[in-house]
Amino acid sequence: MANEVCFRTLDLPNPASLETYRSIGGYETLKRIVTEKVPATEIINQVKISGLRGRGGAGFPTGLKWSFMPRYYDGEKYLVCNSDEGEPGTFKDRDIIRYNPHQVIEGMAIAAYTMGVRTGYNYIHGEIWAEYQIFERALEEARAAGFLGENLFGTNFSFNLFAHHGYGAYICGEETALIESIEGKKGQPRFKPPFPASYGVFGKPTNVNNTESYASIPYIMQHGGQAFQDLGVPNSGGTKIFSVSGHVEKPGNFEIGMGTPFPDLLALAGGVWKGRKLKAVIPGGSSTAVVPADMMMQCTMDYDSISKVGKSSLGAGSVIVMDESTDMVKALSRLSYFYYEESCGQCTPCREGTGWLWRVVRRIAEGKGRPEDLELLTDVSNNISGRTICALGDAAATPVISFIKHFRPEFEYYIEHGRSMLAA
Ligand code: L3W
Ligand code: SF4
Repeated sequence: MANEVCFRTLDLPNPASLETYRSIGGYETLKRIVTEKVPATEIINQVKISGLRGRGGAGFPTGLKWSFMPRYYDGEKYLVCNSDEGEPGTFKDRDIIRYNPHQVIEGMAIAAYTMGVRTGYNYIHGEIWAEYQIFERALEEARAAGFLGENLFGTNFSFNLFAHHGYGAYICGEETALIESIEGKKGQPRFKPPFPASYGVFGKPTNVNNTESYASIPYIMQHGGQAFQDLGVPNSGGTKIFSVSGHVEKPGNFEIGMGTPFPDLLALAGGVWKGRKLKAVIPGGSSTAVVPADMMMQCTMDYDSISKVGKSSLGAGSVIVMDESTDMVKALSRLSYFYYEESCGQCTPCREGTGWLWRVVRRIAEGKGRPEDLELLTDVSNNISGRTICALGDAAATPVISFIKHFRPEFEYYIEHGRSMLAA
């Protein structure tokens, strides 16, 4: 079941073209839905049956989210695709856009029809130019072919979709910061609630989903929600693209059924490189807790197993593999710098706390750690978690807490001896 949904065009010639997408039945589902006037409730029901959960990291049920959009409100509403992929370990959405942009467009058009929306934006991360240009080209093709624009297929359904190139700030991937950025403001998160479904772009009801979520919709509506659910396991329907990076022989994106055992995914990525032993894995992007090798080898790649067996989260499916030679103190120091650098500075626990975390982990890694540092890191982390406007605060604290929890002796050795135990 590899490449069954979002990567359907991957092995075809000229995969990003409209011609290729139409050769596999692309846009036929949209046409059927619009011309046959399939009721919105029926579409939302299929999306619920599919078990599709938000692919950007939080895993919120997509059908439920769509049902939050006010149906009988006749003012302006917006649809937003979050392609602002910027977390360490994430690199799937750019490949969906690179190889199958029309499936994102068709998914968004079906979503727009369902929620009664006329205008949409795809917010594409500022550091990926080639994919932004591919998406712009795909939009032009879709407009010229009559799949976007006014009165589609001769009906009264109109949908105009625009690409919005971001500026490279990680925080703009947080949905409310992204909305602020679309409005032309500095990308800083808003308090939630109100959620975007009631107060989004320009203060209007807005639905925000991840690129992979929208790209899954044409499959769901073509084959039915149950067919998508059956590609995965209960509570984690469908396929998922896992971005495997780090110490493997063949890093890359792998679209496989949810519930695939982790050792099988590792094998697809060629196994741990240089014949070394696995030490640990970050399963869902750098904001998810690190999992030691023995726990990870018992996990299957789905929401329940990663949280229950791995005590972590599936996140965006960004699997960072670390071999036995990894210096966990240095690895954490690098991650902590990322969150310090990307904090938007709006709330004190995050603005000040991320700086504290990075400076204390860095001094341990430089051999200047103090005996009280591990308690200090735990204390600062606990004072960030749950006390900030957005999830970046928790995201900065999670690696610190989990690295110390699972690899405490490495940190203690550094503090006591001023160097890594791996070099001993
Ligand atoms: C209406 C309610 N809507 C929730 C909506 C909400 C959002 C979605 C999930 O963070 C995580 C973050 C990263 N009425 C609602 C409601 N919603 N309750 O549901 O909301 P939430 O707040 O749980 O999550 P979030 O703010 O979307 C996303 C983690 O993902 N992550 C990050 C990955 C980074 C990338 C990247 O760079 N591309 O994917 C990885 O794990 O830490 O916790 O739409 O509006 N009552
Ligand atoms: Fe900004 Fe950090 Fe507060 Fe999020 S938690 S709003 S990134 S300061």
